[in-house]
Amino acid sequence: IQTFYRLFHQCRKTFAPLNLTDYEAIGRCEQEVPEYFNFASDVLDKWSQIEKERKEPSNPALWWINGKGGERKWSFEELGFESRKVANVLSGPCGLQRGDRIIVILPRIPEWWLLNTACMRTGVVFIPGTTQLTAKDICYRLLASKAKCIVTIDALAPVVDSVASQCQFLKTKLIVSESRRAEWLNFSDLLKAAPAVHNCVKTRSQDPMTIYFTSGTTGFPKMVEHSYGSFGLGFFICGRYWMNLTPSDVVWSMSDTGWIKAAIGNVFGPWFQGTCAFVHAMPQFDPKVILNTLCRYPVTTLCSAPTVYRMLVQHDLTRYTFKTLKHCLSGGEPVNPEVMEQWKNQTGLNIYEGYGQTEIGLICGNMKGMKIKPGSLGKAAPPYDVQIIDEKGSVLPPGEEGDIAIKIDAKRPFTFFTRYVDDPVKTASTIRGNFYITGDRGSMDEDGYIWFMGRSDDVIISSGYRIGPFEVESALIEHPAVVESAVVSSPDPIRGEVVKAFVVLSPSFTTQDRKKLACELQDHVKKVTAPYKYPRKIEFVEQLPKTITGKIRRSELRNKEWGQI
Ligand code: BCO
Repeated sequence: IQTFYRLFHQCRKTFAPLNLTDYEAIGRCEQEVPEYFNFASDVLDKWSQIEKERKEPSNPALWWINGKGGERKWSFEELGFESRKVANVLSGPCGLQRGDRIIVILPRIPEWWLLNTACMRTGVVFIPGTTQLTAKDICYRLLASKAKCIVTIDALAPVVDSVASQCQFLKTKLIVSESRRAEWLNFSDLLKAAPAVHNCVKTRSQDPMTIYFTSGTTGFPKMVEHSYGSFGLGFFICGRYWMNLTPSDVVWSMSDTGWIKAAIGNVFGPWFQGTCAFVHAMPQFDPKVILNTLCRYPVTTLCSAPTVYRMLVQHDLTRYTFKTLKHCLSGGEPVNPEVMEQWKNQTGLNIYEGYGQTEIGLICGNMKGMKIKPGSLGKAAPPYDVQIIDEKGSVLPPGEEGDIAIKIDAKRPFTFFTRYVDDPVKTASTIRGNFYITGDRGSMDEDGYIWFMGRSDDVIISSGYRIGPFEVESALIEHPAVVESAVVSSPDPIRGEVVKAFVVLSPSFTTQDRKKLACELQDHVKKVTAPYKYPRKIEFVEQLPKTITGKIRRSELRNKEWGQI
């Protein structure tokens, strides 16, 4: 009898469309993480099944527009069909096997969603990158990740070609383009010819699924590795409680495809809940386009960086009638209470802030229905126990400033990143006693709300971007005018903070026009590294403050910028 029931429950689980209650319990760490999990077969294919069994029409899984009349809508079934073909492209002509790595640098085009899903189906490790990456950035990423394949568009193909000969691991280049390019496979040609049948690989929850490059204080960006469990399963709570999504919602998350926020807001958050992910290609950021889109399309949920809200409230929002917008989310940087108030006054809607990291996902949030305390990050998001601790790892009482940390006890929560690839020292450095250290400073009030104070290191958070000062300084030093520089954050009313460079000039440049030289240095940085990192402020100085051992004291410059001297 016991065997019968065991088999019966196994069958029920295998064939039941989707057991969201189980996923919720797993997300809260109240139930064991399954040994095997694959978001494509366990979630997307189940939604496809539910869709078929439903009598009434469903929202599409992906609704893409380009603002110029181009539109694509895919149901979960169509997404499954197309992504299986792409999976065959990856394992066939691209020659990729399970565990191989692929770098995907695409703007917001439907192919990005297909490749993302196809990687899950094949077990190929997906490494997204922003289209702002330069030749140097791409070369660094190809070498560090040992990626065997790169996918990009016409604009970036020559950039890849300029460094490809230095990247010995790169075997295949795949272009998403109307035209053919020598030495590149063409995505549409291969897709047309690819078979539609594909068996999704069976992946263990701990198997590597994706890698993100993130900036730190020192060195070039580190590789944050996530597994099928941490990435797929890990975003259930976020989609359900912070984003408050259901199958009848349409969520528009504006993040660039290169950031984890695109995965949270445009892939796992919505698709776990059977929600439509709405995408506007928007090659250039334009507040009016955003406002008009909200008036024309039935977007119920908007997820964006606070900088976007700051830019939107500069417009007279009362002139716009949003079609169905009911829930607004922000993340990536702190949102200021004034902007929340202006948004609320003009639209009648609150902004629900979420605080997270590429390594950990959502850490704190203002969940729907919770009292919002403007200026706070909200409360710890399940499954995390967030505390404020001192340098010895002791929990601080309410109101005291310290490091924002997550309790890990005996076992790391399954939602954590697996490691910084090839960097065990850096991975270990995130742990202090029984806590994971976020690198952010803050305090907790009596009600458990967390208040952000700033970074504990030199990382700059500008317009939602995480920018490492070392990367900007390295770009500046390549210019003949620069002897040395120090890069710190500086306050900015729209972008929260911006990159500011203090530059010591070479004697042969000291007589040059400073304004022109500043522009030249800005353009130079935009060419060497992704332009979003360029120093929006530059100050020329005679010398930089240093310690007795000659280390630049960025903190002194930063404090001066923020008026703490
Ligand atoms: O502002 P400028 O015009 O002076 O400079 C801009 C661009 O014009 C320029 N640029 C871009 N491509 C270029 C170029 N210059 C030369 N050559 C090129 N090829 O570079 C600057 C880029 O700055 P931007 O990206 O901030 O541009 P923009 O248009 O002002 O966009 C505003 C935002 C708000 C849309 C943008 O900053 C943004 O998307 N921010 C959000 C970032 C984000 O999603 N962060 C989340 C990360 S994930 C996370 O935090 C974990 C949470 C769990």
